[in-house]
Amino acid sequence: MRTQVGIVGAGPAGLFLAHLLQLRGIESMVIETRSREYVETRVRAGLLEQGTVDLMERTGLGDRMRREGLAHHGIALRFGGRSHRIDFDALTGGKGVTVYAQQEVVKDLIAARLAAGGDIHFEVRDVSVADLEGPVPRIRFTDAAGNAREISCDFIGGCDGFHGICRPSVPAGVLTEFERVYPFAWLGILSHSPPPSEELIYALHPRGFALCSMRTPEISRLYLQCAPDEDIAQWPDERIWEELRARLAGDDGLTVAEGEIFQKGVTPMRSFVAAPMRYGAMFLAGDAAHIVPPTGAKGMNLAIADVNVLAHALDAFYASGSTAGLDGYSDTCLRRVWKTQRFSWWMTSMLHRFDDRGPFDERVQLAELDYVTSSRAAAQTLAENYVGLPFDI
Ligand code: RFL
Ligand code: PHB
Repeated sequence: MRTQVGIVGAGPAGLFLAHLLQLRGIESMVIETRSREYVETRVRAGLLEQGTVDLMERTGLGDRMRREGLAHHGIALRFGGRSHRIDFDALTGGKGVTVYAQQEVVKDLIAARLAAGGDIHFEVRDVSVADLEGPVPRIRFTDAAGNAREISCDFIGGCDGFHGICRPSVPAGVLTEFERVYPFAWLGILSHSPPPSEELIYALHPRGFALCSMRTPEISRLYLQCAPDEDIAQWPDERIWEELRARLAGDDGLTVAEGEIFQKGVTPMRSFVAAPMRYGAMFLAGDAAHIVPPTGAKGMNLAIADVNVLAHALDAFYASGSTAGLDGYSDTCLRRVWKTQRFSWWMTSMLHRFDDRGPFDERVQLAELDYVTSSRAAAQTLAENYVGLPFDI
């Protein structure tokens, strides 16, 4: 098989790349180890930055998001038993975020791709990439029917996530990896219950962090800071509700409505960057190149920002032969990646309980929350980053 751009991974990065290329008349093929059903139901991110929303609108993916997504104009930071609102409208000149689950973005992208006659091979195995420096790089795999297949292409999009094969296929010594692993994880649930508030609440309590998000006005997405190796079996529903009530307690009457919990999972927290995001004809994008802790709600947005840069660079190459965009891809992406790493690390540090912090550090942490919620300049810094820095292109 032959195509212009071979794409490994049908997550937000790979599917969005295929979509953006198709709009520019560039052919691609996507391969994915999981089934279509699996990727369309995988519970992950929930929040779209303004730039992601605008890109979805501009590229014909806005219909369902406009109908079903929830536009948010602020968040609350909660500490000392009180919520403090960060007003995005006032602080960013009318920008905001949209609650629209990652698997819905993935469904919309797959539907758009198939409607345009695009190729996605699900349930493949034995994936490898070869000849990354040669003129014709290749992707080899076994397809769902058990046949050995090979895609020859001009470029490869390495969009196969943190545990994929693309990054490890780069020869040793080429990439520099930067990593921070946090001494905690998030226990996340979905429940049939209205969220405690119409907007997200990020709460710091002496018992640890809690986050109240949602999927719809009737479905809550709730998270609790827990141990990195937490055993989910130790968290029967009643313990989860008790802990949420304790961490969200206050004197302002905030209540946590209980409901049937229909999904539970533990997410480890890490910050990770591999640089450069290119080796020969292979371009790494999204979680394949970097991971942020979820406190800033940035992972999916960053993946989409990467492939937006890559699609422009490939477009310029096929239109005029210019390699300037491709040569600048890694540097352009990494500027945004590092600023987003900084923000995600900062939100994580400000909002979690660190067992090795003493009373001095705890007071400084509370002073930071007090400052961010009482100084317009500080609140504006949070708001500007949370709604998302402008897309570079
Ligand atoms: P993905 O989504 O992991 O997709 C990679 C795809 O590649 C497939 N794959 C392979 N395919 C072919 N061959 C191979 N050898 C392959 N190996 C793997 C995988 O099956 C998969 O389908 O990476 P991508 O596209 O870069 O997208 C990144 C996002 O998924 C991720 O950053 C976000 O989910 C992170 N994240 C959040 N991001 C946000 O923007 N906003 C949020 O609110 C937010 N909340 C979250 C999150 C992630 C979470 N978890 C579970 C990690 C909340 C949580 C709890
Ligand atoms: C989510 O709704 O899943 C979500 C929201 C905000 C975050 C992380 C996850 O910071």
